[in-house]
Amino acid sequence: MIITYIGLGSNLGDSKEILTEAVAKLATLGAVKTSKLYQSPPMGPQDQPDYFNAVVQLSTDLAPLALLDQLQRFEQEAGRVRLRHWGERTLDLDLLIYGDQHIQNERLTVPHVGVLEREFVVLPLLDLDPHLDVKGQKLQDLALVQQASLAVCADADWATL
Ligand code: ROI
Repeated sequence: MIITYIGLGSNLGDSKEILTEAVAKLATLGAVKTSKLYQSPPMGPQDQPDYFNAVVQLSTDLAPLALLDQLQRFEQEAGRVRLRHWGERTLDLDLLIYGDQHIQNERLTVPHVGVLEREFVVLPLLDLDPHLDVKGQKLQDLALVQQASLAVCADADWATL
């Protein structure tokens, strides 16, 4: 069993509903734990709605590319729309961390580039594991943790309907 972390984001449609549905689908792949639910200002073009973001810890037996296939299937099933580069989207599911593996191929970079840079990824990861270490860096020591501008919009039980 591998402990993986999946980033969830949405800023089109009924985002909270879409993310709740996504957590239910992730739960078909293994045991899940959810972070708090956050609202965050867009990274990228500013003339788009705020995002809802969360991270799910998923314990699974799926190999990395098999897991990626499932994530992409769930995105499609959510009616994923992506209007422009770095623009608004219905559902984004990013494979952030896969055990302690480093993976680099044409489909996948793990750990995900955003893991040490994006507050809407780092804060929810810390909800799930306050001691998490990525590429030799303790997440809780990152400067962005002190300066974060995220709003918590629901506790960790938000996805249980
Ligand atoms: N910005 C925020 N706040 N949250 C996201 O999930 C998100 N996802 C993206 C881009 C367009 C980079 N901006 C984002 O893919």
